[in-house]
Amino acid sequence: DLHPIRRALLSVSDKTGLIELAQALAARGVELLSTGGTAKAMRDAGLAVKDVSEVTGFPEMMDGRVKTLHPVVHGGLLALRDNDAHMAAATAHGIKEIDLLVVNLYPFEETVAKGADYDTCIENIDIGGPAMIRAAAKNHRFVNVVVDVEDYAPLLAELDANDGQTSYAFRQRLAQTAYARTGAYDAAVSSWMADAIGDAAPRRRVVAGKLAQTLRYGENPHQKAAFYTDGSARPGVATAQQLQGKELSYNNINDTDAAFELVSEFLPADGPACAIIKHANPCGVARGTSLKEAYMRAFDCDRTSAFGGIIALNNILDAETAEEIAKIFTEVVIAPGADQGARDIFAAKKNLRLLITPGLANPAAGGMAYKQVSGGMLVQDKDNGRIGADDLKVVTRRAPSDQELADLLFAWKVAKHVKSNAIVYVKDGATVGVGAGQMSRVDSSTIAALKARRMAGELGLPDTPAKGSVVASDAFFPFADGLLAAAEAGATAIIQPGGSMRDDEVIAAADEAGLAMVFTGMRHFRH
Ligand code: 93A
Repeated sequence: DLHPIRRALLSVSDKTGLIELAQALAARGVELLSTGGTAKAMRDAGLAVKDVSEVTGFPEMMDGRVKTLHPVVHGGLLALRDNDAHMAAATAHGIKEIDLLVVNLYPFEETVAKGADYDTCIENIDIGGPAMIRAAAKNHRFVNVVVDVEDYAPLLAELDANDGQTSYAFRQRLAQTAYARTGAYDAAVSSWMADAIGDAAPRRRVVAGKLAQTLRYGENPHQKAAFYTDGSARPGVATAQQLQGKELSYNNINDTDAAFELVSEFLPADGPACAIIKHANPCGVARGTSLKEAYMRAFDCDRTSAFGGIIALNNILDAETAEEIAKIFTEVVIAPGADQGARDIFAAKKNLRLLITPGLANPAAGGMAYKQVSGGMLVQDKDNGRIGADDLKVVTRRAPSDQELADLLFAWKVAKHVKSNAIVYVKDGATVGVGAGQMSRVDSSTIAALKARRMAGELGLPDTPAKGSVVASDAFFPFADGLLAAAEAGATAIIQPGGSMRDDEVIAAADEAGLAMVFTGMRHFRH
C-alpha cells in the first residue's frame, strides 16, 4: 500500500513553513503545482513551480473565486489509479495525477474573530480549497492530503521512512484530519451566519470546533482530552492570554470558565467583585469596596474549599489583591487585566496560572449550550436569562428592605451559576453559604447553612453569618420545609421562581415566619 508522491498541488493562505516544505518536496523530485499567491511565494524562494492556471487553461478569475475548480485538478485528485477506465479517461482528457494536496483554507474563523463586516466574512469562505480537500481525502487510497502546518514535518518523516512513499494508514489519518477540518469550517460558517441573521434555532445548529490544545489528560488521567474553540472572539478562557504558570488542564479550563462566567455577572462599574470556584461550583462570591476586599470576603465564605481554587475577578488585578491571593495555593486567576505590581508578585509563584482577558463575558449574550448523552447530544440556548428589580413580584406581607433587595438580586445571580439544587445565602454582597448539586433542595439548604455555621467557627464569629442573610433558591420550593429550614438558619428574605402547586402554603409559612419573599418567574436549573 505504499505509494510515491510525484506531483503535488500546494495552495495555502497561511504560508508558514511553506517554503521549507516545498524545498523538501522538490529535493525529493516532486513536481510542484500551485495557485497565485502560493506560487509567487515559492517562486520568490527560487523554486520551480507550475501555475494551476497553466494546467487548467483558465486564468484565476472572479477575484480568485474560481482558481482550482476544474476537472484537470479534481480528476487528478479523484482518479482511481488502479481503475483502467479512470486512467483511460484521465489520459483522454489530459488529466495528470496529483498525489499530494497541501491546502489551508481562507482564514474564515480569524476573519470573523477580527469582527470583519458581513461581506468580508462572505469573501473569506473558501470554496475551491474544501472541494479539493474533500476530493483528495476521498481518494486517500492513493492521495495524501495535508490541511495543517503541523502535519508538514510528519509528512516528510513518512517519506523518509518509506523511501519517498507513504503508507495507507498514514494517508487514512491525513484524510480523517482533512474531513475534521472541512466539517469544522462549514460549521463555523453556519454558526457565524446564525448569529449574523439572528436565527439561533438549536435545530439548525451544527457543532464543530477547532483544535486549540491537546490536553495532558481529561477529567481523569486515564482519559485522553483536547480543547476545541468555536472561533468566536468572546472574552473567556478560550481567548484569554496566559501570562504564566503551567498549561491549563481539562478541569482547570472547565472551572476557569465557570468562574469567569459568574464574575462577569457583576459589572465593573458597580464595583469590584470576585468569584472563587471549586469543581465548577462557587465556594465564595463577593463584592467589596476594593478588589482585595472582594477577594477576602469571597475567601471567607468557605476557606476550606477555596484552597486550590480558581479565582475570577471583574476588575484589573492590582498588587494588594495579588499579594493577598498569593498567601494560599490557587490554581488559576483570571481577570480582565493585571497591573505591573500584581504581575511582579505573581511572577514569584511559578505554578500559579494568570489569565488575562480582553474584558468580561456578556452574560446577556446568546449562544448554544451542549451536553453529550449516550448516542447523541442535547442542544439548547445558553442560559442568559436575567432578572432585575422590576421583574420581581413581592408575594409576602412584608416587602424586602433595600439592603435585602440588593442581596436578593446578588444571591440570584450567584444561584444561576450553582449546580442544582442550588441554595445560596448572601449577606451584604457576599455569599455566606452555598449548597450545590444535592438531589433534594432541603439537603442543599442544610449544607449551605452548615457551611455558614462552620465559617463562624473558622473565623471566630459569635454567630452564624447566615443570621440576617437572604437566600436564593434556583427553583421553587415544592414544600414549606426548605423555606422553614432557611428561616431557621437565620435568613430574613427569600428569592425563588415561584410556581409550585403549594405556593400558597409556602407563602403562608413565609408570612408566619416574618420573611419577605419575592418571585422571579424564572428558574435557573443547571445540571
Ligand atoms: O476562492 S476560492 O474558493 N476558489 C478556488 O477555486 C480556490 N482554490 C484554492 N479559493 C480557492 N483556493 C484557496 O486559495 C486555498 O484554499 C488557499 O487558502 C488559497 C490560496 O491562494 P493563493 O495561493 O493565491 O494565496
